[in-house]
Amino acid sequence: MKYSRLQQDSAVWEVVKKEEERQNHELELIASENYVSPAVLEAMATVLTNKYSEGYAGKRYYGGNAVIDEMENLAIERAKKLFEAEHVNVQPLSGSPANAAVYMAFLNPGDKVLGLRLDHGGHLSHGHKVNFSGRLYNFVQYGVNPVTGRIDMDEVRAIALKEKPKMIVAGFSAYSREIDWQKFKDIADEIGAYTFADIAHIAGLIAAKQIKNPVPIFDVVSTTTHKTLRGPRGAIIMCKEKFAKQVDMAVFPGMQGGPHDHITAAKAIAFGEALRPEFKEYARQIILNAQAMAEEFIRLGYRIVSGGTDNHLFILDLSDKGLAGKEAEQVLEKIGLSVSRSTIPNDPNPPLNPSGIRIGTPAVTTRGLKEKEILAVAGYIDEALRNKDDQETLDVIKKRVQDLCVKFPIPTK
Ligand code: DSN
Repeated sequence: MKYSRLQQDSAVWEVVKKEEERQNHELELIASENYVSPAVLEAMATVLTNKYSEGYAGKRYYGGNAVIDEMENLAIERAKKLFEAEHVNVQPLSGSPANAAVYMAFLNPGDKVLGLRLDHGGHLSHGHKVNFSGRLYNFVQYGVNPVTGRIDMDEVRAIALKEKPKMIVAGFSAYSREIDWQKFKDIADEIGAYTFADIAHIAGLIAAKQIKNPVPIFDVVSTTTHKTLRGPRGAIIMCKEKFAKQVDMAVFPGMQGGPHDHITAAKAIAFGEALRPEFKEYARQIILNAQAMAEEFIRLGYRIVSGGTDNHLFILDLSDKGLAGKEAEQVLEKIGLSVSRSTIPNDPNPPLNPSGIRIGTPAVTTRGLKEKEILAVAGYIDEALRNKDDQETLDVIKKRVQDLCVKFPIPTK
């Protein structure tokens, strides 16, 4: 009787069903997406959604919150354990609001901040001029080295010493290499700046101890919960105990009203899942899959920004392939593969049609694909891009993708 009540509203149900079928029969290669477990999905449909609970455990602005306090504390304790955090706020509604709360907790409007450029792999909320971050704060930006495609820590240090920002932001949405957290901290210490890591993309890999954890090193760390961490849409902020009060005040009453308590329950479930040994295996396989696919693309004659990957994603540079990112995204959609267009560093093309695509392996790894199938998928992508105007070939590849989806269904247990 799955969704039996929802099905009674046929207009809504038809659309939900279509999306469920799309997800079942297509492969998800968008680096920031994943398939949550049935337990996470069920938590989001609980009666906890009915409650208002502004404030924090023991200090709420509405009655009847003793049970919600228990749930929030459970989520906090699990997150603390997972990330070795001194203090965790589990209320942020999503990544950008979490980052807004971090800035509000540590900065005044107009303060100088140093962050990674969006077109070099950063995030809108790391100081882009069209975003609140770039409008409210005085961002200066670092980029990646044009030859290596990697963050150049000497350049970061030089800019930091010259500009003396109050905060340094490390983190990204399209960067495939490990970050030297300690080096960022050392540079920040030289100028007395706060350190802020946005680990939204790599939180699951960090939780599974597959890549280094900035939480014990940095002053404050934010992450969404729905990417490699495989939880519900939402975010958390972690910080040193000495910043706990200002971070909590910035989330509520600074940024938000009532937390979404059903989502807090789903976060607790996801943290519990990530604490299990099998999550380590999952995260390890995400990286193995991404590395295998990147190597295969190099073998097939493609350029990967920075030449490979240490995490769950990589950027495929299409500038010499006769099509740009938007068209590539559309061609791949025709064969049942979702990817996202992406800028390459110093992209000559505009953000709506940049020169690359970003490919990530968290979702396909949840389906159980390993290196063998991943290499086949890389082949499908290459074949589709080379035959972008040949509908017959695209149809043949689409059938192969669908067969793979049948063989590797989205887990329902
Ligand atoms: N939209 C997310 C991503 O795709 O990376 C970041 O917010």
